[in-house]
Amino acid sequence: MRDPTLQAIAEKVERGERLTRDDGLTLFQSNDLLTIGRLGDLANRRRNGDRVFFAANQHLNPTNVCVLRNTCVFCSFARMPREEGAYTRSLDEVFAEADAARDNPTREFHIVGGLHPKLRLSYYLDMFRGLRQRHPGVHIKALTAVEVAHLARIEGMSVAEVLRAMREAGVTSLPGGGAEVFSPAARATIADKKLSGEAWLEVHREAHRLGIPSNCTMLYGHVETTADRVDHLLALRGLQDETGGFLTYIPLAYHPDHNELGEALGRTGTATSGFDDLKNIAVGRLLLDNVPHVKTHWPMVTPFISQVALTFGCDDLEGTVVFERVYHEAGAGTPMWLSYDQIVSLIRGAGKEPVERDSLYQPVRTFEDWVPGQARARPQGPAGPTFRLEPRRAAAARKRALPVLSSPVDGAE
Ligand code: V47
Repeated sequence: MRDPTLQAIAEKVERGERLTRDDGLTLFQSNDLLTIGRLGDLANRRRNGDRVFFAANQHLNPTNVCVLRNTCVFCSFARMPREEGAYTRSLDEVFAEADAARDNPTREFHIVGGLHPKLRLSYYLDMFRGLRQRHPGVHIKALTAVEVAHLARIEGMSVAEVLRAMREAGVTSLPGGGAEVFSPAARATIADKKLSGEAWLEVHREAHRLGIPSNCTMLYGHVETTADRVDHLLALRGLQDETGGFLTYIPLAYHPDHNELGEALGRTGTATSGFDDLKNIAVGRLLLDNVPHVKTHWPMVTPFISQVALTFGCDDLEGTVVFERVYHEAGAGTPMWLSYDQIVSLIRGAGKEPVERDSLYQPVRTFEDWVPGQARARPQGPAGPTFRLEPRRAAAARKRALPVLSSPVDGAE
């Protein structure tokens, strides 16, 4: 151990004791990344052993029109209704995009978008029902707490009523977006008019009360302080103590391109560092001792950092994705998607045991019999996404696409 201030924390982690706010501050302030990573790994292994979960998923973003376009200054995805690049998909267009799931081993639709001023709850409910009908085996993880609260407001309904309607239409869980960082000061700078931290927590509390599990996130690497990070994680831990409804925690790395905040901070082209990405994974794992899983989001931090994160406290890896818009609009230089085979290779390459899961973390498949280059979720299905990108996007995606990640076990099997 290089940093002696971590000694007492290491002893607590070894004894399985809960860490305090001061411990969280010490961890974030320390540069002894290997010790922090080792402790994160210990906490993760205790819960999850060598298993690493992933879902064969597909992201769908029905609209980028958002009433918060001018106030969420960190976001590059949102547009005003008449702004260039604004889009709102018809239900048929959403269903056509989702049809990629027919040829792919998809088990989860991940659906998030903007706060459209006119799209009603019925549009989303019809979408969920239609997806359910067309793809009965695919779970629907849909709408951030911010979108749920927005729909409740424009419909004059309670949050519970909206959530109940979503559940009846087929939603199985909520994604963790929209939390950003709860600190009122940081929020006033980056997301002034967005749902407050308390209100975000209240939507998740309500979802958990109704039996809808959810994910939680923290957006880091912008104007937040170390104390903001720790207080955010402790607020998530507090709600989890109460409800037990969070499935996974995902730290989200701020991307500064094509947004006002990146310009103002002079950060264009400079995303978070790999050092901070790994530290956020490990400290998240250590402070959130009651959340079962920690997910690394490879579209944001690169598949390479995500692979290393698997030994810094992560037991969950973002899935196949198919088409990612939110971070690629903000300058993410990662591929748009990874094939099923690449995901399995990446996990195996870290010496871990891949487990394909559904949205609720029920294991679907393990890979003892896996042969590199021949992973198939369904024996008859082709590997890799077949969804056709627009030609310009397709060229950009091809340029970015990584070669299949090599694994130390390649060739040995
Ligand atoms: O809330 C927006 C983030 C979130 C930027 O639950 C940005 O499995 C970085 O909900 N740089 C939406 N981040 C995405 C979301 C999500 C993502 C991954 C996994 C899960 C899950 C949910 O995207 C927003 C915001 O925090 N975001 N703009 C940006 N420039």
